[in-house]
Amino acid sequence: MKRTLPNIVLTGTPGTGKTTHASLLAERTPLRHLSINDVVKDKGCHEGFDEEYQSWIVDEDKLLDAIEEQVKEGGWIIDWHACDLFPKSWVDLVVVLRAGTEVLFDRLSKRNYPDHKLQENLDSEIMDVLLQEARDSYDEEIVVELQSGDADELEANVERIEAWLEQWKKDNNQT
Ligand code: DAT
Repeated sequence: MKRTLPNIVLTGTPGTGKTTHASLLAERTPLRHLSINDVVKDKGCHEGFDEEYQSWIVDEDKLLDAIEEQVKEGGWIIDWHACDLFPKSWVDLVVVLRAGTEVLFDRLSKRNYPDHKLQENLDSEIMDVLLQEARDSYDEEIVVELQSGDADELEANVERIEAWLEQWKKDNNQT
């Protein structure tokens, strides 16, 4: 089935601004926000809660089954701190959000993460883990890295994604 609207995977280390970007994009475009975190919780796509990391142990097969039908229709901003699980055929653009260490530290400190989880997320950001995962999993030309350090960058990113969406619609005869 041909999609009439594209799917965008919005990824990045926790705290880089995925929810913030997805909410704004959902307000300003016909795209809808698909929070994988919510799906995992609400549809029970997990094998329990990891107390040490304070996060769900995701059952990826269950998760993909739970979202496949709706995602294949198109028009979703898929918000998740991983990206390699989504089939290439589902995805038109992968946006990797980035933030500097100090900014990220401040944002994550407010979340009361255990120290080791906070440190692991900072390490992941410093080591470009999500960017690498995106580049390893999808064609180079659909992966975009965007800085999300402040409100100006947020606004510029959203405008850029809106422009990309308009172009996608033209290219796919959806003017
Ligand atoms: P994520 O969904 O990636 O975990 P978030 O959207 O919840 O991140 O953002 C974490 C916090 O940082 C939240 O208080 C909003 C703020 N934030 C994120 N990106 C920002 C930006 N570009 N400018 C200003 N604040 C931002």
